[in-house]
Amino acid sequence: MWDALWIGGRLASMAAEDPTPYGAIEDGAIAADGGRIAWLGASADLPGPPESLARQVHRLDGRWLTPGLIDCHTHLVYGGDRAQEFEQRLEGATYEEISRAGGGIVSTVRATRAADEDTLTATAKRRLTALLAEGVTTLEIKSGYGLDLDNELKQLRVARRLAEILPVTVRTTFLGAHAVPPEYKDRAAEYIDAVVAMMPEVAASGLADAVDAFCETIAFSAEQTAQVFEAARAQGLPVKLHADQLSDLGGAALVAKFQGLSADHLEYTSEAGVAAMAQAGTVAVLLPGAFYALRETKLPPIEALRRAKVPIALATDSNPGSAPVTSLLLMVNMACTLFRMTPEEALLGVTRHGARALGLADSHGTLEVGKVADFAIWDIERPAELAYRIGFNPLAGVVKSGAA
Ligand code: DI6
Ligand code: FE
Repeated sequence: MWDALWIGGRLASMAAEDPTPYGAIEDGAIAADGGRIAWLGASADLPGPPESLARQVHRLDGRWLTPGLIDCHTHLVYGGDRAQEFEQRLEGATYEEISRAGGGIVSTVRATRAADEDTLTATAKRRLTALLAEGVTTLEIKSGYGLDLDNELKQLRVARRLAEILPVTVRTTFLGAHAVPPEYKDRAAEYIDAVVAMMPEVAASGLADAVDAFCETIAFSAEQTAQVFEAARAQGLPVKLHADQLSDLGGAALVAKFQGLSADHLEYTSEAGVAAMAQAGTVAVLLPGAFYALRETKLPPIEALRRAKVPIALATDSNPGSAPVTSLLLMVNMACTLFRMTPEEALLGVTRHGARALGLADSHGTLEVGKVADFAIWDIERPAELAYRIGFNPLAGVVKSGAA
């Protein structure tokens, strides 16, 4: 007997081997046992009457069932907000100008340092609840607003705690090299030494699954980023990178050289960067919410990524500065509208490829036997509706580790 069985629905498996669009199975059934997918296929192929096969039988009544959605790049845990800078930008200031004048990321650092863990948990929980309401079952959360060991660990602890209070899988990323903190103003090189010195303790804490950095003219150089990556490698931690968002510092090629999980943003990535990613198997994570909020006009190299068969994931980049976003479905829409991705590519970006960007390709992101039974159930007629609508939530239910 399986724990649970869903019948009479349409499945979008998103599985790689399946050549049908979305890996679709019309009139499908899917079973969960011990939190994993135990069986899926056409209802007609079920090995017996449903009630004889599972302790619980759920009827989907023609609804679509997809893998639970994956948001593989967020900065969900932070203090305060930056609505005031939003106003400043509307009065003509640029993101870079605000950042150089001591606002931007550094102002969120002040607010995050001042906040205790309960406050950070409560504010992040509200944002996370909004994401979960659209079918997200796994997300990544970065530190990067603490910028000293204690405050970075505080953010990572809060990120992990969120997975204890809500039905979600959280992967955490240490982003100590996000910005130069005020006490190191104009001493970026020394701050990088401090980040390198934090690495063994971050690793020993067990609170980080990966390491990220912001490689940019307003943040850290490629050389400084490489120092952080060397330190991560010494601790056996995989890396990823905020790469080529505002200018081309060769970030994509750099993270590929370190066999990185993902290179994120990529608006200014060159053909050489794309080729390096393809060779290393590094996932491209596109962040249309930041592109939109910063009114960027330079498109990421979608066609080159396609040609090189680099998997493309999508995420919210949820953060108080460049992407105050808590809707992954809106990112799916924007990837189509702004980046001209197809609805199928966009859905792959928040399922299979999102899982791969988190190093979870073997356990998450598709409907396949043996994978974790994380599902989103949708009141839609076809999967393209998930990309087509703007500001409408057709979620009908979520299954997390086999539990409805
Ligand atoms: N790139 C981004 O888009 C965010 N961080 C980064 O490195 C912005 C974070 C912020 O403005 O607070
Ligand atoms: Fe980011």
